[in-house]
Amino acid sequence: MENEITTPNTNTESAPKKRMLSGIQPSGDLHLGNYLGAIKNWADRVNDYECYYFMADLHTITVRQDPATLRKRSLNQLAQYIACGLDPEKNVLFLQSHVPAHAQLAWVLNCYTMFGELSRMTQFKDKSAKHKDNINAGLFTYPVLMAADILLYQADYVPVGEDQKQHVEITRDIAQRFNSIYGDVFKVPEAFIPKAGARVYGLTTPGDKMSKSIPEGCVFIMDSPDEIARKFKRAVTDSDTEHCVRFDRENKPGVANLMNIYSAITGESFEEIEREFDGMGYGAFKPKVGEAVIEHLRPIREEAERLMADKAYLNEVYKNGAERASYIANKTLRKVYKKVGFYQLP
Ligand code: ATP
Ligand code: LTN
Repeated sequence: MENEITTPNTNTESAPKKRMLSGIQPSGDLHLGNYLGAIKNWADRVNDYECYYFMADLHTITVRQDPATLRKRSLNQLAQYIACGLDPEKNVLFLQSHVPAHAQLAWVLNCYTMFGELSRMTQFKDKSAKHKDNINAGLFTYPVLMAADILLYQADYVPVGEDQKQHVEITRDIAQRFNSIYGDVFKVPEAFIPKAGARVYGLTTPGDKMSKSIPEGCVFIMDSPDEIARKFKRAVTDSDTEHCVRFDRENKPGVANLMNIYSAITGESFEEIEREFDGMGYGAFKPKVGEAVIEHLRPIREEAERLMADKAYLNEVYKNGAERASYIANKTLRKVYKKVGFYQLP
């Protein structure tokens, strides 16, 4: 499929840089799935792209949030983004609610999105099953706001984990529909899914993606080394008799998940990992993966802690980010308003 790419074309020196954009909801602490599936992948590409990354706070209220916690997380997540390698000098980092154009464009796009296509979104089906007492309209139109996030910036690539691919596809459909009526208003974006780390599974539930809703099997970026070691020690491995470290997603999902994590962290291929751990059982492999994760996350956690204490700096980053993001976003919004026929003052 056209948008199912793993390696976007790198820019030639003379061509203008292509644009990348992505966001994560500040609805929980960042975990290894967020990091390997999304953020690490963003930080690795900063020199080749013009990058926009934001905290999707508007999206979080589709599920009830405690206001004080949301406020705190919105700031802490920025500190964690930076600590994970997103340099605010090289990336535009901002909070979604600081750029009103997101909500403004979302309304317009709501009128170009069909009820039927929103009904097919798996995230809506999952989340409405989980929050039966609060199946609000925002949860249903969530993908439209996400389309607005992306299309406002004329993004070429949207680096996300595999679970978000369907949302990027609907964004393409909305953009193409709008463009077919009004001409080339929006760039049609492509999802950019990493090869390793695209789907990190829970350590205790290797059949389900790692998620903050199952904290025992979820390694948080801010977890202490002891906690991480404990979680890896308790990782579920497989009940096969072979007991050797071999990549077999179907029959050995627990080991495959650990290998995937190890590969994403060390850059080693599955064959190299198999060779490295040849003759070792699961018992020896689990703590090794844990150690690699601990050492990789240690400087990130320490830097995040330092930044979280520097509120003035974080505020400044947010202020600057909102200004730079608004400049691009408002340009697109003005064009859309004009195209659909909203009267503009001279
Ligand atoms: P939840 O716990 O509610 O399912 P989440 O922790 O998955 O949420 P999101 O805000 O949905 O967090 O995801 C943020 C980004 O991280 C997205 O790009 C998503 O694809 C990626 N991501 C999240 N979990 C994983 C995972 N287990 N493996 C790979 N990527 C992931
Ligand atoms: N839906 C995404 C978060 C998100 C996003 C975006 C990602 C909101 N807007 C725009 C990429 C581009 C999620 O839940 N992970």
